[in-house]
Amino acid sequence: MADASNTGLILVEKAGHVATVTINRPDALNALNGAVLSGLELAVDGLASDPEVRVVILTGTGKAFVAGADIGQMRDLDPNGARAFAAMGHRVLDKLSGMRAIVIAAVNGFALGGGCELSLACDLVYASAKARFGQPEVNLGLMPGFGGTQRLARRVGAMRALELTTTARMVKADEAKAIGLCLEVFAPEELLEKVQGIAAGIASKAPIAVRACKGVQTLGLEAPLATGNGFEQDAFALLFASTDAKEGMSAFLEKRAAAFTDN
Ligand code: CO8
Repeated sequence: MADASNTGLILVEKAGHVATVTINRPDALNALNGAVLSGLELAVDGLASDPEVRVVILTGTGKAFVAGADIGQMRDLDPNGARAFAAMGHRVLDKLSGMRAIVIAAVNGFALGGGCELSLACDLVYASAKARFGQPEVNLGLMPGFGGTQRLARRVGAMRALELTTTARMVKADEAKAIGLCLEVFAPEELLEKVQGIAAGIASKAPIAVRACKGVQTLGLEAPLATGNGFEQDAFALLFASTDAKEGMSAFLEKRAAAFTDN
């Protein structure tokens, strides 16, 4: 397992086309301070430039995924410092969500404040039965600062998002699934294995087709429907220039497993 930042705070492990990034600051429930965010950014930059990586799993050590931004580090910030910290958080989360790989959060425990926002920057979210989600910033006299007012509303709808940010209540795993904060809930001891299986499945599909699904959906959601549908038609057409599209369709017709070779 590689140490992305020489601090031991972010661990990266690669197996085939799947990389696992583990936030490793269990004594502070993996709270995001500057060093953790820097390490995460380094890890994301490294994986984003590795063409072999098709899926990234993000998880935490111990009983938390991430219990938020580091409150001790934030307390003494002035508005300029807070803006810089928020900008750094946004930059790292934008890089994560903008990866060409599919990014999966394996939420093993508390995902609060910046931790919930981190999960919102991931493409797919799976949770342990012990996971707890929430945006408790108003308890601290704060508000979400790493995208929680924006990505949360887009994921669970505006009314539910505002309810969560203004009540600060903690959401248990089953409710998180019911409201769309995660896709499935697994027994804690099974979470990583299940997510690794899902990741391996995605990594086995035609990589450029998988990337096209993510890329076109992401672009289209920011655009009017007709524009998004235009993106889709262009990307769909372009796939017919790939070896993998010919291979995938031929394999189906010849009743054999496809052997994808594009990357
Ligand atoms: N920051 C710093 N330290 C933390 C944090 C945190 N967010 N969360 C937990 N810790 C530390 C505790 O202080 C404690 O340290 P110590 O052992 O030295 O006392 C250790 O982790 C273990 O925590 P607890 O003893 O509290 O563990 P419990 O199991 O009793 O409770 C909870 C777990 C419920 C998760 C509890 O720790 C808690 O409520 N944590 C804070 C959750 C929170 O409020 N998160 C939101 C933070 S604000 C935020 O994320 C804003 C993001 C945008 C920032 C924008 C930049 C300007």
